[in-house]
Amino acid sequence: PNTILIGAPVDAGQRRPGCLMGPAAYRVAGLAQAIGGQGHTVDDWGDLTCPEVEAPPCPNPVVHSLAEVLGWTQVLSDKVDDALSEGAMPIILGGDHSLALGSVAGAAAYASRTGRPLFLLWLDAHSDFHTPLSTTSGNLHGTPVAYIAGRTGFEVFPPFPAPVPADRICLYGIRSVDPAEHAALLEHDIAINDMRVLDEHGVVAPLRAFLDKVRLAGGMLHVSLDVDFLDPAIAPAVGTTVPGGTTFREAHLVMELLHESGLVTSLDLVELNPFLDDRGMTARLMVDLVGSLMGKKVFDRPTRAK
Ligand code: DIR
Ligand code: MN
Ligand code: MN
Ligand code: MN
Repeated sequence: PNTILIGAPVDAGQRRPGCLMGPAAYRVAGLAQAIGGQGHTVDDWGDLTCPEVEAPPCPNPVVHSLAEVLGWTQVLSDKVDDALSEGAMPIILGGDHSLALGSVAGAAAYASRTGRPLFLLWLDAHSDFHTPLSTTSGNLHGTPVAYIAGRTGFEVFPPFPAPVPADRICLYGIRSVDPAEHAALLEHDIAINDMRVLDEHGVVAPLRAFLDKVRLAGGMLHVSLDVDFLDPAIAPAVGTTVPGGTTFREAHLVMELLHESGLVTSLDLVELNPFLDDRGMTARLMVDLVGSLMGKKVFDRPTRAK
């Protein structure tokens, strides 16, 4: 597909500075070349800036940077919708994961106008299922899945356009879930592919099961890739490393399966903190993974019957 790169130097969704250098690091690591090398066109819209918005008072005093997160949510929702409306695949270069409050809102607005169901694949160590009321860290990067699923507690945000039903959401790779998130997840029919599931069944079967659902429904698929989905040994450049992440080979396999599915319509690359990187290894790995997602493989094989 035609791809559009959207830089989102967001770091208001957590407390460790550095994520705002993410878009620059992806460009230096050759993201456009990796995508172009697979025969896709690449249009780089540059970095967005955060509009000044007024934030209502938040009932949970621990929440910080609400106005900034609201500003990013607004502009990202608008730009992702615009990119999809041009028939392109938007790739959002983060920036912390709070940017998904906006990117997925834009995808959902577009999907609901066109009448196609939107599905969400969340590749992350974390479930990001807090609300602004339940978060104990106050970091809004821990809330997008709950917003997208239409949970209550987001009264300080604009209403999510066309919430994604729980059975169209797949959490994949998770291994760090806070108690309030855990309790809420039990109340929702979200596919929870935590590390126990991936260890027992491998990475392929659970992903194929979800992709089959998307295909059968004729759906759009937004993929949100958090750097901490990967094992810290291969991806150190993230503020919230969690041991036991996906390996190099598992991650590339996931990306190749996503490519073969032909279903991915938008993509977030989030939580890269280049200040924490080791000679660019994490930025380069993320770029290589996008290469696989866009079609790079060592040998072309006949694709498995769909
Ligand atoms: C944690 C961290 N659950 C929080 N979330 C992260 O602050 O609410 N998500 N790091 O990717
Ligand atoms: Mn617009
Ligand atoms: Mn996350
Ligand atoms: Mn995470």
